[in-house]
Amino acid sequence: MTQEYIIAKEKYASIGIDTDKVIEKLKEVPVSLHCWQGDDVVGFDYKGALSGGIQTTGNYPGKATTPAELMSDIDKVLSLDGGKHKLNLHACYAIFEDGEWADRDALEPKHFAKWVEFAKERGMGIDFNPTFFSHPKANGLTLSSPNEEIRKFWVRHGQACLRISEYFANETGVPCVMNIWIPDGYKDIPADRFSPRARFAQSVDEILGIGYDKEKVYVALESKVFGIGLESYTVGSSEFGLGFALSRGITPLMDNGHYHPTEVVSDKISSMLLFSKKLALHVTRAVRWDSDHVIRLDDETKEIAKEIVASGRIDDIAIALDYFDASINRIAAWTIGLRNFRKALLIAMLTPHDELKKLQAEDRYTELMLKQEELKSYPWGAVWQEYCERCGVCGTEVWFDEVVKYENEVLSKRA
Ligand code: RNT
Ligand code: ZN
Repeated sequence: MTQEYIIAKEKYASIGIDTDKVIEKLKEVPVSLHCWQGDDVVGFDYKGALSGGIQTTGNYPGKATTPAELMSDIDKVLSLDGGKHKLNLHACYAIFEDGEWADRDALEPKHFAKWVEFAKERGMGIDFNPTFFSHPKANGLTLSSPNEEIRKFWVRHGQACLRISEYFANETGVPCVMNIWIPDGYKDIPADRFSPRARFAQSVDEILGIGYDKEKVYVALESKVFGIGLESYTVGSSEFGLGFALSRGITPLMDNGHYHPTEVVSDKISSMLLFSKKLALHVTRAVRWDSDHVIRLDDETKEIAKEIVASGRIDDIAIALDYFDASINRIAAWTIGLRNFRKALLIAMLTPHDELKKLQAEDRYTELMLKQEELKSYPWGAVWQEYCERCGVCGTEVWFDEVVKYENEVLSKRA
C-alpha cells in the first residue's frame, strides 16, 4: 500500500466511502470488450469494405488480419486492464478451418469453437452481434427489406446467431447478450417510413420465434438516429428500438453515439431503468457524428458511469464498449478506452450518492453544487493505482511501454 493510497483512503472515509470495498466491487464489474477495434471492423468472412454507414478512419500499421493475431492483440489489451471482462464478438468473426466457409445464414456454433476455447481459458463470458452489414446482401435494406429473399436471408442469419449465442452461454456458463443492430435506412426523404419498420418488427419476431433460453441469452436491440449515406431515415430509430424492446420483453441498447448531438445517454438511463428490467449500453465517443472515437475520461463518460452506479442497478446493465480508431496504435486505442471507462466507474463508486441525493431532495442546491465540484479534486487517482496494483496491472502510463514493445516485436512484423 502506498502512502498516497493511505491518505486517499482516509479522505474518502471522511465522506463515508470505503475505498477497499470499492476496489473489490469494481473488480467484479464486467466490461464487454469489442473485438472489432483490433481490425477496423473487418472480420474474417468477407474481406470487402466496411458498409452499413459506419466508418473507420486512419491507416495505422499493424492491424490484425487473422484470428491468431486478433486473439493475441486482445490478450495484450486484457493484460493492461484489471477487472472482469466479457468478449464481444460479431458474427463476421467466424473462424473457418481447412478451407471451409459458411455464409452468414449458415453459421453454426462450430465456427466459433475457437473463440469459446479462447474465452474459457480466460474465464470470460461472450457477447454476440449478428452482422447485418459488410455483405453483398447488405447493399440496401436487410431485415427491413421489401425483397423477401433478402429479408429471409437475414432472418436466418439472426436465427443462426441466436443458436450460437445460446451455445456461448452454455459453454462459458455466463449469459450472452445478443445485440441486434441493422444499418437499414435511406439517404433521402422516404415516401414510406412505415413499411420498412413494420418489416423490421416482423423479422425480429421471426428471429425470436425460434425460441431460446431467456435465462441464458439476453437479446438486445440497438437503435440509431442516422448513418453515413443514411442521413434522412433509419428504420431502427430510438422510438422503434424502445417500443419493440419493451413490447417484446427484450433489452433496449443505447449507444451514446446514436442520438442527436445535444442528447445525452446519461440522462436516458434512469428512464429506461424504470420501464425495462435490463438495459444494455455501447459506450463510445461521438465527435460531431457517430465517429466512434476512443473513449476519453470526459464529462459525459463520467456522467454515464455515475448514472449506472447511482441507479443502484449496475447488475441490470450490460456494459459494452464500441469504438474503432485506426489512426493510432490499435492496442493503445483499445486500452485507453477500456481503462477510461473503468476509471469513470471508479470515480462514480467513490461518490457519496446518498448524501448528494439527500441535498437535492432538501433543495440544498448550493451545497450540492459545492460538493459535486469539490469531489472532482478528491484523490481518486491514488485509488486507481491501488486498484490496478491489486489486479496485477500497471497503474500508471508506464503500461504504454508494453504496447511499444508489442508493436516492435509483433505488430511491426505484420504484412
Ligand atoms: C453502429 C453500431 C454498432 C456497430 C458495431 C460494429 O453504429 O454502433 O454497434 O458499431 O456493431
Ligand atoms: Zn454500437
